[in-house]
Amino acid sequence: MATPADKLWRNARLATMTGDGLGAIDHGAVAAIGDTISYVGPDAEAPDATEIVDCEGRWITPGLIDCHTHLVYAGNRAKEFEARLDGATYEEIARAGGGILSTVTATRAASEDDLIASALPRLDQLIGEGATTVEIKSGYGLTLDDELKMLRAARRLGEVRNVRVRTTLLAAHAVPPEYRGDPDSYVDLVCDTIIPAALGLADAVDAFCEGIGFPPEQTDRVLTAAVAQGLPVKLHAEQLSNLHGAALAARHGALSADHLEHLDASGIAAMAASGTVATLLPGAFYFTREERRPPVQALRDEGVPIAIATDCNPGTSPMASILLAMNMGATFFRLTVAECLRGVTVNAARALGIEGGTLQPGRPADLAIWDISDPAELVYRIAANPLHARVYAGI
Ligand code: DI6
Ligand code: FE
Repeated sequence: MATPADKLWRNARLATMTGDGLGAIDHGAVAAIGDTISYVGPDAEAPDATEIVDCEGRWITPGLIDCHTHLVYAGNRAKEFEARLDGATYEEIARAGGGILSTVTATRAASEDDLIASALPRLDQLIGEGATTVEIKSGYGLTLDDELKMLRAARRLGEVRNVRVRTTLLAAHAVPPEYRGDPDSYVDLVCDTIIPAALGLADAVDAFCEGIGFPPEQTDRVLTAAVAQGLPVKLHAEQLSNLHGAALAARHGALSADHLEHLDASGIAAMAASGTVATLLPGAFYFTREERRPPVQALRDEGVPIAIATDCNPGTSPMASILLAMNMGATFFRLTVAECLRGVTVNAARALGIEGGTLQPGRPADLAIWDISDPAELVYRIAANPLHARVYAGI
């Protein structure tokens, strides 16, 4: 007889996300002791528990993981959206001092409490769709104090809500106006001052390797400084052009390279060799009306794990729906249902370098319980939310 559990969810269908596909178990149960899963398997063999929840045949997946967001920021960019409807491009707006920099101005003016208050509705939307882990980047402060303020706000969001927050320092998101003539000096500040100061507040370091961001040489310096401080790295790469950022990230053993519409075969091979996850961001693809799709078939062929995330940000993906991100991943990128689900569970965990995203003993008891009769329903509907219940850390 198995060890008695604190809590048991029985009479369920499970998508364990173990193995290659969904790892489905038809008549299944999940038990937890404290905040950790203690049993996953047939209902008939489930352990006894202090509290038993009858799931009435509903599906249980791991709690969803949004592994790429810019959830913390002030203001919004609706006016810029309107200008884009009139024909302006994202890059033109950025080069004219709008875009990211307009959010930087608003974010610098906001207090840590303001940032938390404005991020909460977005976080609550993700939580309401079954997200139990959310990555949050800095990158709209671009000074030492403002980057740290953003990271502290992100960490505090994980205290005021029942959600695991992973923070990423994205100080190399844009060259701030005060360094416009001398971006190298800003990169010095990032490498020598901001990264060391963010130790203990940031779980990883990211950069925007792009014509309107940082060229490969400067990106390389940022990633080198992060790795030297013991921080894992990620990279915004190949979103608007191919600067071979994914291969650069892979050379630093990056957890993930993200966006990747312009990724080529050499970048894919480098990612496959380093085990770097390809995080696809269909919300940004949609909102910027990008025409080039990421090379999904080649990623599959080379065995590169694929994650999907919202990229929730005010400029290119004002979307806080992980379910919609999955639907877009399927419709725009032709990902399968299993790929979409793996993209927001097991592969998203890998993109963050954390254990989780599967239903397995020893893993966090983070669950999403759904009112669906088939997992395809999670991907198929547009702007619908079949979440029945969410379990975070066993509760
Ligand atoms: N890529 C993106 O899509 C976002 N940042 C990045 O590096 C856009 C951020 C913004 O426009 O505010
Ligand atoms: Fe992003």
